[in-house]
Amino acid sequence: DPYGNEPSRHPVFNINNLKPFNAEPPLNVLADNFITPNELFYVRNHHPVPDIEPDEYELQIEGIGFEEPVSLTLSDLQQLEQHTVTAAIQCAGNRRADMLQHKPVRGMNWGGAAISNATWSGPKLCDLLKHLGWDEEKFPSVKHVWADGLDYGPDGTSYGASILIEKAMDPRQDVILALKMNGEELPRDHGYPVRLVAPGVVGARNVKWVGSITLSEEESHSHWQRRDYKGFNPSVDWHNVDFDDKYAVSIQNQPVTSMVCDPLDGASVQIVDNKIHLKGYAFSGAGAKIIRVDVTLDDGTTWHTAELQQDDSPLNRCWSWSIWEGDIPLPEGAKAGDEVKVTCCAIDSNYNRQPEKVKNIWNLRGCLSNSWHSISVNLK
Ligand code: MTE
Ligand code: MO
Repeated sequence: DPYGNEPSRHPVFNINNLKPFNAEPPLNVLADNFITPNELFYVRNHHPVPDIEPDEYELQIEGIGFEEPVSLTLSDLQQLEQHTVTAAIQCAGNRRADMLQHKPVRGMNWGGAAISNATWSGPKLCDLLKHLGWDEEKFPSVKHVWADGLDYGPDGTSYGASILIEKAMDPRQDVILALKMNGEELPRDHGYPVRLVAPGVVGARNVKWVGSITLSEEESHSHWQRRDYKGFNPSVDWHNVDFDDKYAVSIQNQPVTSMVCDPLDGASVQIVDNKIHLKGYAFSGAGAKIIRVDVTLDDGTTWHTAELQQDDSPLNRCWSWSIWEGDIPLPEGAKAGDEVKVTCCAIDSNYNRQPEKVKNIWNLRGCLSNSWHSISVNLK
């Protein structure tokens, strides 16, 4: 069994798939922590988890500008200057379950917890390349940086993806080769011993168990770069989809999103002073910070602004999620025994806001599901 040597996992996880392992914590557990504890961080694996001996680990750097691959050990990476970034990682398929309610999609049936927030530490990718004498001015043909994992599928192919050179080489974009997660060694499920963290970029490009980095004129040739994780017009379906279409761009940065996490959908909620207490997360890609989360209990007639828990990053270099929370006033006349619909909508520092309806953003793979989030609660 290729899955005979998997790490142990937290019993609280809702498991979407066992082999490969895909699981998310319950939403109300997720929202309990601004920094997600390692054992509660959602897991999205495509293959069995590799078991890598730290002494045998090698990272190959290759491609344009390298006559032959350069090989680095773990201690080479540890000796470079270490940076710490707080960054959420979110799967492109997070909230796919909401999209599914409109029309069937293909993919892992994620609720809203295929996102988590951690502090990651390791050398910056741009520092490493400079340290090796690689000069971007000399190689303007390089447009993409590939990362390939050391996890393999039954056909022998490993997981791989690429990010844009502009993201990789700008020191303020904070792309690191993470050696630590929340101050500890990376857990096996999250990429031990080395993971690419490209903050603000979709989970799929944050390659775990990185074995090689390649500088290239082209995007990664991996299935997950070219045949998956793309957005499409809502009227494109499996009979007419063309993953090579020039408008089928691989997802990199993610759009603004938010969820109500606590209470859970259908729960009973105590009225206190004509208000109910609500909590959730909000996140946007590309370093955009959340500037507001608006909440309505009467289908948009009245909007209230929640309080935000955030890190102190600047408005355009924020990789962390925000936790929002508030005692939100009930609509007039609402009383114990009533059902109330709760809806949240986040706005980011580009003044982009979530789309209202899922209908107009539906796509066949169920990616980028970021419409307003609604639940129903029973007042008590
Ligand atoms: N990297 C490797 N090597 N193999 C994988 O299966 N899954 C990707 C990405 N990196 C994956 C990977 C996807 S689709 C996501 S959403 C994130 O890892 C999930 O990261 P996590 O399991 O640490 O939450
Ligand atoms: Mo993902």
